[in-house]
Amino acid sequence: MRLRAYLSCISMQNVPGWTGVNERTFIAVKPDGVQRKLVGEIVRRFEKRGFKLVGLKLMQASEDLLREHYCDLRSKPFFNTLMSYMKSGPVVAMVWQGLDVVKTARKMMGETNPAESLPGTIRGDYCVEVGKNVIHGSDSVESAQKEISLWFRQNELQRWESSNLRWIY
Ligand code: IDP
Ligand code: MG
Repeated sequence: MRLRAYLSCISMQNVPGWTGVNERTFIAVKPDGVQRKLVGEIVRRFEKRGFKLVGLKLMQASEDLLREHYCDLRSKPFFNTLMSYMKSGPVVAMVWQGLDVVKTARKMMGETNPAESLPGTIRGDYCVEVGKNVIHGSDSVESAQKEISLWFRQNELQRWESSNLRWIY
C-alpha cells in the first residue's frame, strides 16, 4: 500500500493540470454519514457548489488503508477509537475537482469539532461529536494527492467534460 501511494504520488507530479480548475480533493462520507443517509445530501452540496465529481465508490476501508490514511495521527490518544470508527461500516470515497476545491471543501465541511462548526456547514448541520463527524476532506493539495492515490486507482477516476463549465468559470 505504501509503495503504491508513493509511486502514484511520484507519477502524479508529472501529470499536468492538478492546479486551477483541475485541482482535486479527496472527500469521504464516514460510516456514520452512510448509516444516517447523508450521502445524497453531501454529494448534492458539492454538485450545487459547482464542483465536478471524478470518482466515487462505496467501500469497506481496510485496516492497512486507514493506518496509512491517518498515519499523521498514529500517536494521538484517540487513534484506536478513530480506527474502529472508520472500520465500523462502509464509507463513500469520492474525488471532486474544481478551482480551490481543497480549501472550499474544508469550508463546506466546517471545523473538526462539530461544536465549533457554523450552521450551514456539513458538520455544523449534521453532527455533534468530534468522534462522529460524518465527513473527511483533504487538508491541503499535497495531502489530496496522497489520499487520492491511496484510495483510488488511476482507472477509477473519470475524465469528462461538464456541459455547464462555462457558466461556472
Ligand atoms: P479533520 O478530519 O477535520 O481533518 P483531523 O485532525 O485530521 O481532523 O482528525 C481526523 C479525524 O480524527 C477527525 O475528523 C475525527 O474523526 C477524529 N478526531 C480528531 N480529533 C479527535 C478527538 O479529539 N477525539 C476523537 N476523535 C478525534
Ligand atoms: Mg485531517
